[in-house]
Amino acid sequence: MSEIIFHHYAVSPVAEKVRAGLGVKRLAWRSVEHNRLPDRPELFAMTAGYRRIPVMQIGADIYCDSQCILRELERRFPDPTFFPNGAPGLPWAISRWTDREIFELMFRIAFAPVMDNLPAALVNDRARLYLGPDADLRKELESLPHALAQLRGHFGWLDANLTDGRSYLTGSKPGLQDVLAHYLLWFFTERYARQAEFLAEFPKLVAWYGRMRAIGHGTPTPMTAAEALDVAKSSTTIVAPTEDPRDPQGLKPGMKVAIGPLTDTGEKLVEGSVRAVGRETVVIDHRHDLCGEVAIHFPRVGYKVTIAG
Ligand SMILES: N[C@@H](CCC(=O)N[C@@H](CS)C(=O)NCC(=O)O)C(=O)O
Repeated sequence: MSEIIFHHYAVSPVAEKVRAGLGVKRLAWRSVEHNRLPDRPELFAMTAGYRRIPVMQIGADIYCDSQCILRELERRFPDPTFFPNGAPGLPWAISRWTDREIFELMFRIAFAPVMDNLPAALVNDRARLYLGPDADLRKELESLPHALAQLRGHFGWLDANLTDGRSYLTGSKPGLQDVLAHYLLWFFTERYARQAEFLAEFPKLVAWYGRMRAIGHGTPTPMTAAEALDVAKSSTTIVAPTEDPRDPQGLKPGMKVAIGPLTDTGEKLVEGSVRAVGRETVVIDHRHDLCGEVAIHFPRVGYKVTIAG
């Protein structure tokens, strides 16, 4: 099987979620580091312009969004599983809480206090992306105590899940829930100056976070973006054209579509023709001189697929 190629940058919290997932599965992977601002021509060639980080590439298959990436990791590398207690549905539902409600709070808490120390281009870009066109980080700064009060409640729920002495949120082994909570603790402890004081009332959560950090990231070795393009060029997708007669939108292989986040974030839509349709993913065909033919995978939940024309 081709290697796992992970496109990311070090300070990306969502990339940290996947790095922790690679650690739980003890995987070897190739690490391609990109810019923090969206100046990533090699990656955009492969993703048809999908602007977010992280992206996973295996051969000519390109997986956009951490949801899609973690699902594919579980499919290809089921042992050790992300679902040590079975029941592989609820953790995905939990991701809608962690990735939306808590992540949005975290963004405010991480960015508002330091906005004057960061490049204006970065602050404006991210504020538009996460808080919409009317974003005002000065107002967010005034509301910081409110955001912290919210976060305290959410962290309290995570902490409460550990009160029976279990090592991980899932039980004795780490699972998807742990990975989903880990990156938020990582974001918070890396970025919020008074994090230790805030977390002092959650000793179990702090100890759990120590165990998650000790798991590490698996075994990364660096790769250049040019090498990653060559891998795509010399590979073929593993996905056969697939229909889904139950698809509510009637998507079919060959249809031209545009894909973007469910809520308008100002991001460019990704265009391509459908290759495979399913309840959890949609795969589109894309071609670019730099990478040849690739198949780009998107989650269905959280994304809007619009039939072009
Ligand atoms: N739903 C996406 C969210 C990814 C996301 O927002 N990533 C951030 C970095 S942590 C990003 O791409 N920010 C804009 C950028 O880096 O250009 C996922 O789960 O992968």
